[in-house]
Amino acid sequence: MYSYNITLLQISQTPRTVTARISSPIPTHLITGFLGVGKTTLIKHLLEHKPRNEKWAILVNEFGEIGIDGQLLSGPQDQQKGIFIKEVPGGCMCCTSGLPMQIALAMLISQSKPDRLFIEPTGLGHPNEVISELQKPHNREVIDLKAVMTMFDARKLVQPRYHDHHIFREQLEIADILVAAKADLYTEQDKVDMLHTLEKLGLQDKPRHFSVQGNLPVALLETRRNSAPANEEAHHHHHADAPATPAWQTQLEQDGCAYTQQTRSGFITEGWIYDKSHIFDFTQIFTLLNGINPERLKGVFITERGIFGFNKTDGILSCIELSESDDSRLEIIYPASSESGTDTDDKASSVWHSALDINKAIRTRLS
Ligand SMILES: Nc1nc2c(ncn2[C@@H]2O[C@H](COP(=O)(O)OP(=O)(O)O)[C@@H](O)[C@H]2O)c(=O)[nH]1
Ligand SMILES: [Mg+2]
Repeated sequence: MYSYNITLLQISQTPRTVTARISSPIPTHLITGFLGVGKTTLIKHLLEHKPRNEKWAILVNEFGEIGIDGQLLSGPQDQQKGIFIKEVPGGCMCCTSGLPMQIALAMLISQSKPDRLFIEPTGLGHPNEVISELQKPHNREVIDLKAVMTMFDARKLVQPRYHDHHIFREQLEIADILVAAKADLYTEQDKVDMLHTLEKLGLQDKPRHFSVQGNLPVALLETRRNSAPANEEAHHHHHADAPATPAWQTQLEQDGCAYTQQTRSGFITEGWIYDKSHIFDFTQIFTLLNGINPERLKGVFITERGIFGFNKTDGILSCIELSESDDSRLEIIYPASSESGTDTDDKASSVWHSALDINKAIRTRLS
């Protein structure tokens, strides 16, 4: 784990107030699952059921350097409505992030003093480490970790490329509740195949739900965590010390636009960010994003028709109108190379080529 030896309350600016206000640990929900499975959509759905007098906080950890989920999640006047969102971009928050999970959590909790807390780790993160961090003695006084929900797409679960991937497996194994997401897209055969795969993986006895657009019963939030505490020695990895100000931010301030690329855990992430003086052509952006298929794509664009959030996974592009954004940003994630781990099939290689195409297309059309 990272080497910050501080507790949640010690780094808060007003520790006494926080201690006084947090009389009982905050019900906390960890929502894991692979890239693009529907975690943010589930949190959005749950937010619609927030009692008006409660404050709910969300910590979103993104694989890429530039956060996008915060913008896709947030709505107008969130804070007045009791919704507090904090992003931790730049890799798995328990390890490589420049703003470690502990600090982000402490800031979010001291600023919002939430009645409920949601944590969405990146789909390429290490949930076991996040759990062991949350269960450390100093966090236990503040955080009451409820049932861990792992979302998966039944159509992918059956593919060895996914169920043999160590991160995907870890996510399934730490689940208290399994959520078969995007059930609107399953055939009856997908459901039968899903059951067989769950049996093969020894996961058939875990409680299981289907979800469509994250429509799970809100009462599930009261489910307690059953699984054994995470193994603290789970696995330790190198913790890069990221600079306090990411290079892209400096570049953005200087040039009005910036580009960033990172390779981690066998995946490449590329991000583009433009300040709000750039007004994009909606049709051009839509055509561009429609034409390429990386493993995952997220974007927010200020266009002549308004501000739009784009989301693409499994070749399906969705677009929603947003009320506000300080800038335009795009992020794509794709397998680092056809030699990397299990990504040796044709699909991975076509994803790779299309990612190279998008890179060229974006460079020529956006810059
Ligand atoms: N058809 C379908 N699409 C979904 C469902 N849930 C999420 N999506 C779409 O899948 C994409 C990724 O969802 P998101 O919640 O951002 O995934 P995350 O990366 O796991 O947070 C978005 O375009 C969503 O609109 C669902 O139940 N059915
Ligand atoms: Mg998300």
